[in-house]
Amino acid sequence: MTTTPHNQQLTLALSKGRIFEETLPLLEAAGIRVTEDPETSRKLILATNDPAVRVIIVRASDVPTYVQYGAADFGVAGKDVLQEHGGDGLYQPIDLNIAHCRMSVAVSEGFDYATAVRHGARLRVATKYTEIAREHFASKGVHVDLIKLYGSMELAPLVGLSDAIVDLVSTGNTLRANHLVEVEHIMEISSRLVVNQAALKLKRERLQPILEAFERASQGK
Ligand code: PRT
Ligand code: MG
Repeated sequence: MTTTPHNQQLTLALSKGRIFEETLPLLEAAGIRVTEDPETSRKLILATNDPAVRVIIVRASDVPTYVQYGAADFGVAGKDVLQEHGGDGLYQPIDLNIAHCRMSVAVSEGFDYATAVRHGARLRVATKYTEIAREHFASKGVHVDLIKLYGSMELAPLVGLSDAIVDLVSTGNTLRANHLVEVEHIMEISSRLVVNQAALKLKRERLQPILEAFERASQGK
């Protein structure tokens, strides 16, 4: 009987939803099929057709933490999440070219953002992305009070919590539905592969072919 030595077992951290869905074809390109569906199973550890590879399901913003501490050898996370988390202990070899969106500043339709900025007004900005927002407004010399939220940022300007929000925009439908408009584009976002630095050295033999397959599959997109 052949068994995989524990030190060559690979754990991949993914979040449910768009990242899971869009990573499946990349895994497929590496010959890996996840044999359980996280949307219907309540399991947090999912098996694959390869006994040496398992997938763990974590919150999107927790992916870098699992990988940094080596609880996962590698993972997939948005650039938004990685910028907020910082890169400690993480190697980011590949832009997977999936889960595209943009980070933007948005305000209520009636709010004259350009004039407020020109007059040096102090703006209240609600966001989940306080690091990205802090850096963006500092680089423009705009004074802001940041209000940390964990979701539904689009609500904040509608009920007077803030003048502006910093949030992800994909189709723009959520902004339109809430009578908000984009006034600044901060950065383009896609998801990256992140690898634990120790795993990259100790498990290179197992990881390398998967990284190469991911790279080829994501370039073809
Ligand atoms: O949902 P949860 O709080 O657990 O975490 P999360 O929202 O961070 O996770 P998830 O799975 O929703 O998103 C994972 C990653 O997908 C993010 O980190 C981004 O890198 C990427 N991504 C791509 C997006 C979007 N597109 C996106 N449109 N993440 C979120 N959105 C949200 C956005 O915040 C806004 O509320 O969708 C809404 C806008 O969409 P449109 O199409 O109406 O413009
Ligand atoms: Mg979400």
